[in-house]
Amino acid sequence: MTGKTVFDRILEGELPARVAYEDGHVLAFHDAHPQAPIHVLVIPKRKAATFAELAEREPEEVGHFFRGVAEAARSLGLLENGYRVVLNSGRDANQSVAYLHAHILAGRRLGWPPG
Ligand code: DGP
Repeated sequence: MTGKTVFDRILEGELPARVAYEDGHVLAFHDAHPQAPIHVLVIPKRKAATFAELAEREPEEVGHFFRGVAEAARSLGLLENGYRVVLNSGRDANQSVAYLHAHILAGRRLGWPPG
């Protein structure tokens, strides 16, 4: 595992973040550089650096992460108008923080294909 990332520090309370949702498995907080009116990041409390690393774990753990993403979206009131979930994994996808995170983007019509 690589060193501490900013998301480790947010999870540990060393760095401030605007928390949107939390349960036993995930922490969701507002992105510092929002790309949509609502832009929230969801991280698993048990660290995985990449999506591939999480996907190698027990299906139950993988499921808890995705359920946490869905619950975060629900608690943000996004079910009616919808939202996008993005997982940037690796260099070509511009993953910039080596701590797996799902982006929840919402609050406007989102373009497709993404950039
Ligand atoms: P990605 O490119 O998928 O690795 O996205 C990383 C996101 O993390 C990016 O949208 C900006 C956000 N981010 C980076 N540092 C911080 C931070 O310290 N606090 C918060 N809330 N978000 C951050």
